[in-house]
Amino acid sequence: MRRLRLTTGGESHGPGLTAILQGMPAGMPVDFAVLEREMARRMHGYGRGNRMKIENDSVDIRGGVRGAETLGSPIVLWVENRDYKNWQPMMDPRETVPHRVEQRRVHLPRPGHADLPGGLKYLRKDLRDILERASARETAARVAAGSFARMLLSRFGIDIKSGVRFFGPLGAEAPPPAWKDLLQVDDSSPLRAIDRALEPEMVRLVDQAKQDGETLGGGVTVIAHNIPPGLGSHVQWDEKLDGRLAQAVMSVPAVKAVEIGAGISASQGFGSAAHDIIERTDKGSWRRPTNRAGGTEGGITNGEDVVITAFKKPISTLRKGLPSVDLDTLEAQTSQYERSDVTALPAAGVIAESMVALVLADALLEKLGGDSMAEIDAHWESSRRLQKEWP
Ligand code: EPS
Repeated sequence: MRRLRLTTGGESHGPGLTAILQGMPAGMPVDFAVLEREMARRMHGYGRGNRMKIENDSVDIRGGVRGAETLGSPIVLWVENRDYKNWQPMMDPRETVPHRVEQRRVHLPRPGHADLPGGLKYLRKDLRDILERASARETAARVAAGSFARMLLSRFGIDIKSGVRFFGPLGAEAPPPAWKDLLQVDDSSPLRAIDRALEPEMVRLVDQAKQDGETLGGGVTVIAHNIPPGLGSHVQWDEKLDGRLAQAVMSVPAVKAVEIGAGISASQGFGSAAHDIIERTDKGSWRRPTNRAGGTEGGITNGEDVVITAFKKPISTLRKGLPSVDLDTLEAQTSQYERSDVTALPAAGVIAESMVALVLADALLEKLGGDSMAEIDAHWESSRRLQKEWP
């Protein structure tokens, strides 16, 4: 990111998670209800393991906010891991007796997880040292930070939603949804599916996978609505907004592919079926009857909704295990099971929304500049007026 900086820290079963978000302007009112709502949304979803019954992801604000307004200083957030008390002394930073620390040593790497490459990279012989940080628990810190980005965006009327486009094979041929489709998603439904008719079958598939010791992935689509034209840039590879969005969404755990708009189907047909024709309305604004480009052309927002789909592989922790090698004996052995989820796809949508919010807030701040909300508000007004007057 160019204007914002986000760093998170903390292990899955350590004392807790920290997020430090730097670069937010001063004077933004903080809506604590948004923060709480987003944290609760991330915990939800059919197919999750028991961890979410232990946690209550509330956020402590430890810096950057005073009197319910941002100060322009780093926003420091803390999410306690309630489960930490069950991981004593293994996760205690001050415990020095090796056999106490290694009581739950991991030595059978899971294919698809960070266990093996992380162990090789950091030369750790207890793979717990890797998986504790590779765990998707870290995303609680991202969602906490992302909710501040959402607050900034919502001041300018920008809203972000997501829904499960397909789950495993169910609905896999569904095209990218539009904003009106996401308005149908019921956040309290088991899978947060866009096609609600598929939901009962999805629930049955989770149950079946659970029984078989399996896991499942799928696709979630995030849409950002009411986006002003002109965010991002065509001039340099790392300024292109589509690339920035793709990186942010690809960083969500287990995401292996990202599609913007109808990028996949567009690549398989003729140009005349791939692009969105340009029209001018009677009221003097630009109109695109379709949105195959997913809201970006040349790495710049064109004013249409930003549509981005994350394709998430099945979680790599399978109860039935997969063929692997024991680090101690170097012999073939089944990978280790560690409590996990059958699927975390509904949560991945909320996490991807947070990543999209951070990238869009960053691009908005880049476009508008300023250290305070007063300056940003003024720049917003003049930028919108000049765009209306153009050409
Ligand atoms: C998660 C916490 C984790 C997992 C899940 C996401 O808790 P635990 O490891 O104690 O069960 O439930 O993480 C994974 C599935 C993964 O592969 O990392 C959370 O807070 O979202």
